Amino acid sequence: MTARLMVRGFDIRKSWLDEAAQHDIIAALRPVLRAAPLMRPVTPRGRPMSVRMTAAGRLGWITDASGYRYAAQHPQGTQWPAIPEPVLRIWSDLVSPERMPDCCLINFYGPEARMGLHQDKDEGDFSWPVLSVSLGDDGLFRMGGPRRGGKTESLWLGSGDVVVMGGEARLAYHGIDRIRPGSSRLLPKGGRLNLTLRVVDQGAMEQQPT
Ligand code: MD3
Ligand code: FE
Repeated sequence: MTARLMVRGFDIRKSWLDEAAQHDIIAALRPVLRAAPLMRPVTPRGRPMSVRMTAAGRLGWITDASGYRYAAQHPQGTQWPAIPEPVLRIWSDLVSPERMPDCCLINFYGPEARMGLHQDKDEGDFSWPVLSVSLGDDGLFRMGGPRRGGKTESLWLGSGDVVVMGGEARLAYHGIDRIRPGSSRLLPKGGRLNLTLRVVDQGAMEQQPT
């Protein structure tokens, strides 16, 4: 069964995906990760991030010396693979079947990885929520408000949990303080995968199917 929690506009669905659905998604991600290998992004200030990333969909989020941006190609020069069907289904069920996301950002956390508090504001359209899917090891998710330095609340996200960030939460500060290595057996080599589905471009009429 799945429990629903609302924290500061973060709509949290504990265990939205059962084990079979999680395995389905992992299987569907295997060819995606083969076509678009995980990379370690380097921030514009030259610091390598501890999280490894890649993407699926029309656009992927990349970062390098010239800054953060959405791009139509993996830095290796290839188109991003399509967003797997079982991942899109979560979006249609929880957000809308009318507009599909442009980007599925794929974050991989090894035992030491973390993601500092930040806002997601490189998208051209904040009217759509961002949807996050957690797979593998537990991650300690920190949720704040629209200003840096405001109060935060933390919550462990487990494998199969889905979070929808819309409305007031869309521009909230958030991050992952740490993972709990070895807490899940979903990924044979351990670690945590997080998928975030995002609408990047404004204007629903000009969208290509992904
Ligand atoms: C709140 N990822 O990729 S997912 C990110 O678990 C990111 O990998 C974290 O923050 C992770 O940008 C947290 C939850 C999340 C994702 C996007 C958001 C929360 C968000 C966008 C707006 C507000
Ligand atoms: Fe984020």
